[in-house]
Amino acid sequence: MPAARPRLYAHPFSSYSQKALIALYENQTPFDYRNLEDAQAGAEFAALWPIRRFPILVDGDRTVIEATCVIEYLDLHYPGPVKLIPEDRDTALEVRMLDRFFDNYISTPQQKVVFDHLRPETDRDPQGVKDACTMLETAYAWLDQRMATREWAVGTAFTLADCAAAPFLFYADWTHPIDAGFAHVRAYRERLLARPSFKRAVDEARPYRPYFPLGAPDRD
Ligand SMILES: N[C@@H](CCC(=O)N[C@@H](CS)C(=O)NCC(=O)O)C(=O)O
Repeated sequence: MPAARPRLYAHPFSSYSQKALIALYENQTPFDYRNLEDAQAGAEFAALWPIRRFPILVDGDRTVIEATCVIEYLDLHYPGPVKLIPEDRDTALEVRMLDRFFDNYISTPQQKVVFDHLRPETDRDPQGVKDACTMLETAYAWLDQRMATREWAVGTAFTLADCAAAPFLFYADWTHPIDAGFAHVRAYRERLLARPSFKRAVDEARPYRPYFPLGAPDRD
């Protein structure tokens, strides 16, 4: 009997799904891709997780929610050559801190702008969108200073924090463009796009670009 493999319920165009996929691709971890484009996978997913935010990972009788926790789980149970959570606890703390930064201050405001656009015009929240764009500008400025002297988000190696940064900066730039003045953030985004694990995720998502509610730009 073949060894059981973890199952990832995810969609190729989803930023949080890409975050988990990068981790799987970095270490070439075998897994079953339950693509939520498929109705059967969607039904399984709905039965597993009523909150219905993806990705989730199912491994035996364990269901892991939240992209960050999926990556932590893979690091613990399916370790590979690329250590996405550093052994050193203090460095690991910084990695988790930057993961929170990308999630809370890049992805959350980016999603706010996109979700607002999906609402009927009468239900839109212009002040909320303005605040989200201000948050993105502030986050870009902070990150630009940080990335002036770095290749990756923390230390010298590619980590969980970069798994988060890659899709979140990708879509943030589509949503609220990163100004040319933030040259270090733009260069970091390009480095992430050249990373084979993320490049693969971006390529797999190409057919779904028409799904982007604001209209996908003709680049990347
Ligand atoms: N906190 C979750 C967020 C996941 C999330 O927002 N996923 C989006 C796709 S990128 C989603 O499930 N969207 C479906 C919806 O909002 O109903 C995580 O870190 O995994």
